[in-house]
Amino acid sequence: MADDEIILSELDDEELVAQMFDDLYDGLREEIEEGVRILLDRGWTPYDILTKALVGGMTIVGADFRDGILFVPEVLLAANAMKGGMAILKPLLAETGAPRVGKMVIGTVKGDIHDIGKNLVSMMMEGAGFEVVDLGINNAVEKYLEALETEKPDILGMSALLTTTMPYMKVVIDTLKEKGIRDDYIVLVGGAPLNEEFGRAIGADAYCRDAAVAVETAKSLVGRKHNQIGA
Ligand code: B12
Repeated sequence: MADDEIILSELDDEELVAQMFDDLYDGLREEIEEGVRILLDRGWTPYDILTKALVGGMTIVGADFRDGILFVPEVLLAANAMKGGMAILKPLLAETGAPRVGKMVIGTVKGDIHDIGKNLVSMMMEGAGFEVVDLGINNAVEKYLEALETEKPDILGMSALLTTTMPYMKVVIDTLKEKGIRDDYIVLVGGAPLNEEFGRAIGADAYCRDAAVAVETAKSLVGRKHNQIGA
């Protein structure tokens, strides 16, 4: 491959990030991992690497997938490369030493196997001091219920990336209502096709556009919940 001559460590920051966009696009996991390590050595924060280099690159992949330039196998390779980079950053984001502020159970809904966004939210929440129980992908309502009962979290988080799977979030929330336990949890929902209006319509406490908003919203709602209990 022609890229073989490129020595990542010799690029300046801007060139390196541009190269990482290309490498993510090409699904080159080892190169992405190397790029992440170089940026860390140069004093970049894990959060900046995540948002500027990795999510930035994935945005380009997303646009070309939408436009029919990239197909599922290529996107899977890009996702795999992204996960390689995220695995390096995960312990660093979790290492902030923040006191435990709450607990979250999170999972992608039934019929949906997209997990990059969910994983990012998990990582950022852990970094902000939340304990996170990740149920993975393709979760039926029973899986959520079981986890809520055993884990007793403050927050239930659901992710959906498909217009065909996002209505399932309402199935879960309606089931919680039927069982009379809806108000025991803060329900946060997210995923590219959702919006605030949808979040409100299905009865979630909040829709969060990205992982940073998820952390802020979670902190503020958990704080409010604890104050109510204390009052
Ligand atoms: C990567 C990808 C895949 C990968 C997934 C790999 C993986 N391990 O996740 C693969 C190749 C497997 C895939 C498969 C499919 N995909 Co796809 N995929 C994508 C792509 C390109 C990127 C998604 C992504 O990871 N984004 C990056 C992350 C960081 O962003 P995010 O997920 O939005 O998450 C952020 C926020 O939304 C929020 N958030 C997310 N979840 C949550 C949860 C909570 C609780 C909170 C608070 C916040 C939150 O915070 C996150 C971080 O900031 C999108 C394009 C796009 N623009 O979204 C299409 C896309 C979602 N896929 C699409 C489609 C159609 C499919 C397939 C049906 C294709 C097919 N024909 O087989 C299958 C479906 C498989 C299934 N049953 O789920 C469509 C959906 C269209 C629609 N309207 O429904 C999209 C939009 C592409 C397109 N425009 O056509 N896909």
